[in-house]
Amino acid sequence: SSLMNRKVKAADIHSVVWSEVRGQEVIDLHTHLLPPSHGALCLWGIDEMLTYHYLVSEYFMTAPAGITPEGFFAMNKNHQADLIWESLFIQRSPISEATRGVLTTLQALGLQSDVDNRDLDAIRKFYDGFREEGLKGVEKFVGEVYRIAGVRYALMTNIPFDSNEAQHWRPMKKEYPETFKSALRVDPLLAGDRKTVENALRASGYSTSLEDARKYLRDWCDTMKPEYLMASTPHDFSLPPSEGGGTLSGVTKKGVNESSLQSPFAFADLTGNDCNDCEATDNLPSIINETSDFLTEVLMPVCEERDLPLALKIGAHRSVNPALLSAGDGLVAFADTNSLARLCGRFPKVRFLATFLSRNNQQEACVLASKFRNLHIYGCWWFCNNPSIIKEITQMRVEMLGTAFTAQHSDARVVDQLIYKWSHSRAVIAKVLVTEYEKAVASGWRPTRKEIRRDVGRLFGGSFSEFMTKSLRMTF
Ligand code: FIX
Ligand code: ZN
Repeated sequence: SSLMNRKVKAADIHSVVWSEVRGQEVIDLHTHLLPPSHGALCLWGIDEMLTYHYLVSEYFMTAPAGITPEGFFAMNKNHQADLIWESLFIQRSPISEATRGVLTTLQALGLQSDVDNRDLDAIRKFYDGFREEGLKGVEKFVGEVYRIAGVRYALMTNIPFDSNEAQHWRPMKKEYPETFKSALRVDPLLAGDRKTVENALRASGYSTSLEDARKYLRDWCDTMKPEYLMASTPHDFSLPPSEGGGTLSGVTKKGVNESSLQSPFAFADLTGNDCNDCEATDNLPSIINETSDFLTEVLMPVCEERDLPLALKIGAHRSVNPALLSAGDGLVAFADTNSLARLCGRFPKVRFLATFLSRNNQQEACVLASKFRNLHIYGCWWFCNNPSIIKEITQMRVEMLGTAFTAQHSDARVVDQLIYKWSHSRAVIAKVLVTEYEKAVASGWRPTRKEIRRDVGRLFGGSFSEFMTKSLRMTF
């Protein structure tokens, strides 16, 4: 420990930072992974990796005209994977980020010689070894991947509106290990998707009132015990300024007014109703209609009541090319950051985690994080999850926020992807940190190894944990 407390020599900054970043276990705060106990919903293996939607969209750029998306998706996984391997790994070199990710993963799993031989069948055999052992084999594989990737635990995306998923929670909750934590996904509520909400309520025996919508959400919180609620907002998501102004400070002042101390629902007065109306709606169950505002009337009350953060992913345009299914999602929408500012201001006791899809929103996101203590910025999402952009975003975040943010999340859909997503990100983040510490050293600050370890820990999950345990309910 005396070594830990010794100042790191300028010449050693590089090696110390790299070794700390490599050795740091991470919290992966958003993935689409589900545990082995969820059976077929737990995706792993080479065919799943090759048919990742990032690779499907890359494949279709150059696919033969005769292969239509409909035809492609009608094929079995194995066949789809063959086509993608042939096209993106044999006919051209795998130098895009998503294809290189497969290489990094296979190399770390010890399959370098199969890759050298371009031998997909041999790679498949390696995976069959685990598959033959059934659930135990999958668990063993998942454990191995977590160890290689250096992941302490990963947050899942758990969608109660999806009956395929819901069956793993009710009537009997499946057991899953500590390495998976749940996150309750509520997109239909943010999108104002009345039909989906009403169908979900009816299917589970609730009435279609707002009170029952809140109850539905509370009951799922009880079942899933989520770390946070989450949604990816519609591309045109906006929270209009509240009545009587709309300047940010106006909203903030309203948000922290005294009435919001008294009842978890007291901010209903910010929706434009006056308080007499609020009391009336408390007594009569209000039936969901076109003007129902699920965000302020369902989601925010439950987040506040349960002291659960809301994680947002902002700026994705869905179904840009619907035929490609999820590979057709994701035109990058330049988002209105004012809406996030209003949310943070209007609901000061709710904590928000946010990440933006557009590179053009990243600077504003940093500014907002430094204005609202109930906002935490995390990760480089999807089209920003490329080394060149991670570098620029991370450097800007360090310059503007120090270590009060979370550098990355994997968004992995296939267990194996944890390996490359984290190894690629670690390399970029280490490079950025070396530069930033060298600048501090040049200005006369000599960090100890212990201090560097602490900082790295914050960027890879520590800041998130601090944010998650910081309740704001009592501070206003
Ligand atoms: O909304 C999300 O959670 C996105 O991450 C996904 O919808 C997207 O398909 C994805 O996997 C991006 O990495
Ligand atoms: Zn995601």
